[in-house]
Amino acid sequence: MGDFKLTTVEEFEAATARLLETGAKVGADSWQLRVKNQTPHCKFGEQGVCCRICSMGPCRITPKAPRGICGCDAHGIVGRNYLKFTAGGAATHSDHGREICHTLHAAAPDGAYKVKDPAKLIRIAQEWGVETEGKDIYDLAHEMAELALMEYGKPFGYQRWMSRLPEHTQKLWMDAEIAPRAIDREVASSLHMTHMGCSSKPEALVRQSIRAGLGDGWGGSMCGTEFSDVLFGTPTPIETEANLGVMNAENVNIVVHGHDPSLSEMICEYADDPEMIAYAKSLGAKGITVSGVCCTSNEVTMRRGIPMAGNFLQQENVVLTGACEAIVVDVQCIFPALGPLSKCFHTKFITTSPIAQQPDSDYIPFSVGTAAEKAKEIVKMAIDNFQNRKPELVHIPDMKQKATVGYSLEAIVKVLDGVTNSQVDVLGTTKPLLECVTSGVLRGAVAMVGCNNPKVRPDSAHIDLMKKLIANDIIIVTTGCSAQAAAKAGLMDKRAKDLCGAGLKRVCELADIPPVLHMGSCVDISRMMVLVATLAKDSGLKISQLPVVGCAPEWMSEKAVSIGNYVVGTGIDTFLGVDPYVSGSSEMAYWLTEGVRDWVEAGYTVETDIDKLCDAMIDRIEEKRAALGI
Ligand code: BF8
Ligand code: SF4
Repeated sequence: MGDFKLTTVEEFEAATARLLETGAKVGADSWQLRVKNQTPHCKFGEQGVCCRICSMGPCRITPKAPRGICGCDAHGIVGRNYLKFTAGGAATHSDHGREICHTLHAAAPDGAYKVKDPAKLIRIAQEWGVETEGKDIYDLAHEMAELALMEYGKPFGYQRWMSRLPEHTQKLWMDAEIAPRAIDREVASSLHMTHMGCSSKPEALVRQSIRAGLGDGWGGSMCGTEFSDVLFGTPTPIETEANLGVMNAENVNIVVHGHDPSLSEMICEYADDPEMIAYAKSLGAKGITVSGVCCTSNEVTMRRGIPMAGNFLQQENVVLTGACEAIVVDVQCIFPALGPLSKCFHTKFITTSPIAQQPDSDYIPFSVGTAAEKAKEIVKMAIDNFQNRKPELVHIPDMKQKATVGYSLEAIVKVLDGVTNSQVDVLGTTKPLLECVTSGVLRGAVAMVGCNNPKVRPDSAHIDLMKKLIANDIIIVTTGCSAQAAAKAGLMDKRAKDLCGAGLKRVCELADIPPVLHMGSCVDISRMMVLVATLAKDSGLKISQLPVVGCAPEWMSEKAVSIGNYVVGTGIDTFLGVDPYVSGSSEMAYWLTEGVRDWVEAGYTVETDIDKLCDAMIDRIEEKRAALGI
């Protein structure tokens, strides 16, 4: 293994502790302090038994008061809360996808946004039955963008992307009445169902939760991923680095944070502009370093190799380095804490989206039409701010790992197909991957996704689970903050193959891949869905028969619940390390873990003991293998 060593969670924590010392000097608040003020959490909220959807309440369920004023019981209240939570997540991902469609609609050969992957656009157009012959690629882009936008509000029919699924899954969805209709309709219907005096039956609320989730994963998120690839390029394997050590004390540091790549792509473009670099040098910096936090980071690392400064619970740390000239955010997962925190330093906290406006920020509204001009303005603002740094506050932890990222579905198929075939068509097939699984060289796969949450020691669950799974010859595909936890630890360094069981190690060597594959941001979990759908079709198996499970051990957001619902809905057992506020209803717990199996052949397992969660996943994978006789 040479000098390769994983970075431990203890080392992450020591680096954070050192940064918090700087924070204390300047009177900064931190999530670590706020958690103390917020615990113990409200028990009613934790169990999901508080209702405030009408002004006769709020009503809280106790043994003495088993029903709200309207007569709704704990099961109805927990169920409505769960569906509302899902609707929030589905709306968020899907609106991100919508923005990408609008960006595609505005793409022009001489504009800020271009079509970088015309072949993918043509493939999708053919999939959708759109004539491509002799058509200008930008005309096709605009036509496809319009068709995609129609998926959000079409009056009849189901999501187009469903045709990617095996027929068996499509039939299950039709039979269970959970096939997703228009994306916005599933969100609106969810909010209609949860209005006072509508649904209070757990079965119906869970059914719609799955349906709204499917409208996200097989609708809005898939639009987000697929058309981002068309605009910005389909990721291919690329080298990068991860953790705070990617920031450079001698350079102007711009940190991009959020989710929508439309902004961050432009920032990267202008930070690379020789004119801007010369300007930075004229002000005493050696250059410009762009790094990322959260899913925006995943987007630009997958396509450009932009280094990852950290994940969700590390967002305050980038400011605490004292070396961040600007933290530029678009939408989602942005701590409102960044405003006041940035005021303790020289950092500019720049908000750019009408969707995510925050106090104590410089608001520079960013739109497709003004993208180039605004990106330039933001980069210049960061450079100008370099001279305001307080050198005595600068400390960048000397901590980073190498990572190979960029494993889109297309890239995974290509590298794995390359193991056995030297002559492959553009996309290759999943057959070699299936052979690895059926022969037992790989026992199976886990899709590790989701956030950090102070309820779980940050990153520890992601990293411990991945280490144990790869040692058991289970390959990991990962997205979101889970991917960044892996990269920070070193699990995306190809040398991490030495931590694998003999089978996975051999696959890593032959395919020249790390054992943990970065598939992108959270909307890119749609890539994972297409991967399992393709595996099922290529093998003739049902998705639910594949030795594959999903896991979100440290999840926190509404989006994560929407994701969980579409992963389960697609037929993949899903393991959560944090309870989704349903412990107050035995009926909701039943429908989510068992009842749903009758519709989609998969369900949830919630287990807060991470060792047990890991064993449960391995057991499930082995059960599926045994059932197949492999
Ligand atoms: O969408 S994993 S903390 S950054 S919600 Fe947010 Fe969770 Fe991170 Fe990306 Ni996903
Ligand atoms: Fe209370 Fe029913 Fe109103 Fe909810 S809907 S706040 S349970 S009265």
